[in-house]
Amino acid sequence: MARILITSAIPYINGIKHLGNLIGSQLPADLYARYQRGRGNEVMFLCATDEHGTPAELAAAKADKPVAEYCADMYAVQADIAKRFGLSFDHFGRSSSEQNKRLTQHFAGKLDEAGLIREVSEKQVYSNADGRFLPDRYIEGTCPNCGYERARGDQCENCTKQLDPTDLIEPRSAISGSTDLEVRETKHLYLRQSAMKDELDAWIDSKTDWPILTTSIAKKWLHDGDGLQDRGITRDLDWGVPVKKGDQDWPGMEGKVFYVWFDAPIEYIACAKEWADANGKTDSDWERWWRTDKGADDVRYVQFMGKDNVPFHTLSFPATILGSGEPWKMVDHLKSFNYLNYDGGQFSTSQGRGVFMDQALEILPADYWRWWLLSHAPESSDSEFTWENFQQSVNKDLADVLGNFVSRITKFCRSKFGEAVPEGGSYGERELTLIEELTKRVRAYEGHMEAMEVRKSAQELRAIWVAGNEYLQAAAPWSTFKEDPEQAAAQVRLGLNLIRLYAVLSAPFIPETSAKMLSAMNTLDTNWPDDVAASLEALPAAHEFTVPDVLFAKVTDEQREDWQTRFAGTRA
Ligand code: B3M
Ligand code: ZN
Repeated sequence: MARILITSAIPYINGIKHLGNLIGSQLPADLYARYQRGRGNEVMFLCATDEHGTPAELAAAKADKPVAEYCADMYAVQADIAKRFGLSFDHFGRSSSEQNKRLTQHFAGKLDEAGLIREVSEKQVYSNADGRFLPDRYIEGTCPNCGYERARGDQCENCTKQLDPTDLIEPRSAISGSTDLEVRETKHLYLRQSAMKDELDAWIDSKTDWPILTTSIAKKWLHDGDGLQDRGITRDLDWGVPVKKGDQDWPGMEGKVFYVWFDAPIEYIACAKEWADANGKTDSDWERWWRTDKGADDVRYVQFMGKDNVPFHTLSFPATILGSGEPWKMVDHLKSFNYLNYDGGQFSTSQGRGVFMDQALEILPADYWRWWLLSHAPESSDSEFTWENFQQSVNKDLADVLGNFVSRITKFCRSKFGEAVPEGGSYGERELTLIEELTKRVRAYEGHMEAMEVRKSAQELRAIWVAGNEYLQAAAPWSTFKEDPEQAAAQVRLGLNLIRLYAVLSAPFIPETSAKMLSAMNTLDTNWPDDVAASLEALPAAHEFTVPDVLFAKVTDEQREDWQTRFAGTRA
């Protein structure tokens, strides 16, 4: 039994995620976790909310709540939606946890001991009215280039010119609107990534099986221009992990917190401790996943994320771990995704454009979305959600192919043989040919799933469903029955066993439907079909079953048009 550690990029706390976010990390990670569990491997699948940083503070201010309360509320909302989407995390943690606070401070202390931290004095804009330093993008003013009045301190949205806050004419705080701003000197900690360049380079070179998309991004940051830059890892904010070295104060760093991208990946590790603490486990129970000196050397660690997160996972986080000099488990494989677009434009959280996870579940059950998103995952390039395509996929793949197969065979059996697997007859040439085809296809499906080729896996699974349908069409037990009821019995027996087989194979994609199929087949046998022929005998003659309700309803044209209009604008 292999041991597989899986993490999904941890979603920001500041709002409900859209379907583009979902397919960019959490959903494919869940597919992989469910598949590996299905194969009998030991899996630890971790995710959490990313709760620090200015966006969290501002979202809380907008919701008129203290930030800790806002995060607690939004965590509950996100956890509930994740559950309803069938995301099977072993633990869904919070980057604001006590465990993460301690571990983040621990890493900072180790990095400092290793001489990998330096202090830097910087000039930054301070807002007297807000009583805080303002990050560049929270300073607004008139663009010196085009005169646009709402240019941000980092860039003018209108003419795209890159700006410094001091370039702005009549600068003001984007939070309060106050113009009472001044430039103050402030001290920050920098992680000396440049000193670790060679070590990181060698580590990336050792990852010969990583996709080019991933290594090329990392190599670019390592070698372009002046090479890997040191990174500020502290901020002048109230909300975040207080800057400390282990449990010691850090002189000169009072009132400052770590940068959100410093503590967020550390939460991958802290989350395992949260899992242990929440479930009455010991430290060695989580350390065997994360410490190579405590059993994690035989763990395979896979990360899932959108492409924009790759530099943080190939450079910054590895720099933190390697720099600590401690034996933490490093990532073995990193699966990254392009973007999913929405109906001719982009999904956008800030503009409320597209379909959000809660809205999706209001109109259809999770499996419809899971199937469409996974079978259209933006792997080799960006992909696009359109309502026409969604309707077509659901109706063809789920309703016509899978749903129809299950319904036809169970109903036919009930009408001619009753609600039990019929006995008599034996498998002939047609059946053996099908078993041969299925065996090939199941092995191919395993290969794609193992390689995290999400679209190819979906295509293969669909082909497996189609093979059953075509068999049924050709065997036509409803005709056979008239001349040779024994042979029809064997055909139906095979068909019913196929339902169980499909439930097992399809569970990673459509877990709720898979459970319904197994329950209709009245079986708890979810054994993986290592031997396809044997797996098609799992339900013996006389085994009772029930005819399930319709598994997938078709999306009608009226529904499609209705949803198209409803989700055309922006979310209130
Ligand atoms: N929260 C960005 C995102 O959700 C960020 C990921 C952190 S992973 C450690 O895309
Ligand atoms: Zn401008």
